Amino acid sequence: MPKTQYTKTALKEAIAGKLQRHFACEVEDATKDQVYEACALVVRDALTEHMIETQNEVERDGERQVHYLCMEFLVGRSLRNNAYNLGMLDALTAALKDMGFEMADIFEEEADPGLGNGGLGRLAACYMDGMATDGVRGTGYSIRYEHGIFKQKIVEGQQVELPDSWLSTGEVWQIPAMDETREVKIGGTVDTYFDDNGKLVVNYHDYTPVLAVPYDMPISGYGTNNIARLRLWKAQSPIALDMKLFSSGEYLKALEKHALAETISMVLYPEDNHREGQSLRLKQQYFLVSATLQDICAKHKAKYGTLENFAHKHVLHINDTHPTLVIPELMRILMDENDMSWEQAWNITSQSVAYTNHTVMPEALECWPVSLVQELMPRVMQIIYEINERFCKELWNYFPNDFQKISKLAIVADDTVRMAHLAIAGSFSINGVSALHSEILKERVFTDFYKIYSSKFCNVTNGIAHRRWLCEANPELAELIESKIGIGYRTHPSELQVLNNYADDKELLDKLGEIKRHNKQRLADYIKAHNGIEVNMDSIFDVQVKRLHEYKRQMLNILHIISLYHKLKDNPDMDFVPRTFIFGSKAAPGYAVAKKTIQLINSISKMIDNDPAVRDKLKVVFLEDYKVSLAEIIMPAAEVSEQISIAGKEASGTGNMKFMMNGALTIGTMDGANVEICEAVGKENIFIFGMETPEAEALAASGSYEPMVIYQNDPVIRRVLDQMIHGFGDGVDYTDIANLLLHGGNGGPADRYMSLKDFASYAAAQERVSEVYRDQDQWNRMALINIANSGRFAADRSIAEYAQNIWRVKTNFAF
Ligand code: NTF
Repeated sequence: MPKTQYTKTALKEAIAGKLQRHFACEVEDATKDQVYEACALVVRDALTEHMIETQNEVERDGERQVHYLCMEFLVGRSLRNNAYNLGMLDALTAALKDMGFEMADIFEEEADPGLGNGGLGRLAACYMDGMATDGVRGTGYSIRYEHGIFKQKIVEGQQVELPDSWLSTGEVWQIPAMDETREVKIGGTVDTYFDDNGKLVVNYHDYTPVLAVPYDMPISGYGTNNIARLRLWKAQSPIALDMKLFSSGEYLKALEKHALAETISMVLYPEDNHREGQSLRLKQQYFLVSATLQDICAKHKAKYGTLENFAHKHVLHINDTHPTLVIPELMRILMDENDMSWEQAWNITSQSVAYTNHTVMPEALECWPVSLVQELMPRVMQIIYEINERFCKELWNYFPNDFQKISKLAIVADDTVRMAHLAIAGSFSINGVSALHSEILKERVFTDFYKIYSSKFCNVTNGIAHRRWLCEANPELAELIESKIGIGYRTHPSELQVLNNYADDKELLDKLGEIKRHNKQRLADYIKAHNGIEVNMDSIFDVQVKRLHEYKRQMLNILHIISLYHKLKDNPDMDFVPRTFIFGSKAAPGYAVAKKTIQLINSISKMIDNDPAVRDKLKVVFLEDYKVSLAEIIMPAAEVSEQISIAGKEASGTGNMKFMMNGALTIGTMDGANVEICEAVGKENIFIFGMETPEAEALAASGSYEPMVIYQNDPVIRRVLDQMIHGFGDGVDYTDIANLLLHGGNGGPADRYMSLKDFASYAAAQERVSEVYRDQDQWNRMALINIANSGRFAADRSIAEYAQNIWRVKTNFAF
């Protein structure tokens, strides 16, 4: 337990002190943003103190450490989270109240750092929380992007991207460590030759040096003083301003050199489950990897004087293939800078690296042109070639004479570097992120690798920071839970199971319904303020929030909404359980279909809202700028969680877990972690529909799927698509979308993700949702069972599995 106790009086004094010293103002004159900053500074003091203690402990005991490398950490706001974890939230709330401020208003002053795209980045953030809490010695490494994911504005129904500048209020959580600045070398030429003793000499010259300056974010754990550190690297030019150019009036040219180096940490690439092979992105990846390894190696050598015991002391965990260059870069450091032989360096490297795969989408599996790798990191490319050659020789033992297979599995082929193959070759563990996904990796995506290295493959199902997503985001629900089962679940989430005993407790179920209503009201107020739409509080809040991607099938949801609209138009007085469909989603700026889909949602929303015959029963709301802080309002308010991707494509999903934990019922396919959610709550407490993976895959592979036949035979679908072609009364033409479904396009088949095929089954499941909702006792009972069985989806459990099965480091977590 934390040693320090924070009293209201002490906090008031501390905040007033910060206001005086930092802003030269008294509490009475302070603005909200000054008060936010003062609170942050007070909390930060506690964190830095604990961070130093933790670092000293790590240094002292010399136990194996985990280094978690990820291009994205979607951390969300820090003030409330840290205050909660440090056990000072109540005292801080009271202190602020005394000073004339509402805690919630002060929280709103903090920018929401968007250093990630979606699930992958948010997962990394949840795992930092888990590592800190479970006492795993962990450091996260990423890039300190000046601009995170863009800010989304909806203008006339369309997404417009604006730059996000989060640093003004986010900087306070980062502590620069200038003395640990590293230099990353990019480009240049490498000459290698053997000296008289037959030793390889590597002469690397004419490269561009870029400084990597670390900024540390201390991530608090709950109920412990242990801190996990998130180290974010900022790129900086080491070249001083060229004063000659400057004084000769060539101001821009003088700045140019600076700017070039610094663009590396300027902006996060906004693609999710998709990769554009751009040179700046590869530079970012290498920058992260090289700075991080130099950092770890320098400290290790300072302590042990050698890197020979590196693998005993460190795990380098790569979150998806984006940081795969750790493999050749560590080889480079061990061989070129530490005189190790290839074999020794390879042993150390391949015993240090562990790889998590997060996607099976072919467009997201990274491949880089050899020419680009060569140009940006010539020595690394040489090493990749050598790894490939040795790897292919090894493959030859397994598949003698099978040239075709070997070239299919090679790391370098067709002038490209296949990052996943490199990651598999160079790591001791490969895991998927849900039971189904891990099976798909073994059976379909990496079949041949699995045959050779079966013992390297395993599964760790994703998990979420339940303290952030339940205790902090939904305090009323947490209070209710705690009144029944105590607070043990905060660190032992499986204790939520005790709630199963209350499934017939009418009083508790009513209370659950009441709390949901309060949370719905809060979201309704938000919608009113931001969208100007009045939602019906008695309607079902049915939510699909996630990145916009065709495989996630927002389209299926939309098609169904249009069909409901037709139903109501035909029969406005029908007995219909009112529904509010809520969407929140960002589309990658270059993903035209995704952007058009957002526009489509907005067109439908407007049409329905303008139609007095249906608008009290049916509503569509598109929430602008979906992000962590908005999700914290949405999750507690949702009643239906839409998890409707085509089976076999969503690696796990994590939103599904957040909804469930807040008592929403899932309508979903048997995809990703939905399968395990279904197993946890039982089929009767979830609405499952649609094809399962084998059927979906077989149908796609057969090439016999014809959505046009469905269109011709199903009048409901026909009418929906005809309306799409006809439009929604605002003059926007959606024929292109209808064509994509019926005829295909962009090089893909018609209705690639088979929304029409699953439509009937989805619509039937939605009918069941409405039927159950009529019986509020039954609904609340199902919600309770979902909450009670959500403990296994806590990040604490995932982290404990990583610690035990992959990293082999100790953890305080008891299963
Ligand atoms: C995402 N992958 C998957 O699409 C989600 O299903 C999963 O929940 C999260 O990872 C976290 O594991 C990616 O974002 C990426 F980058 F791999 F495509």
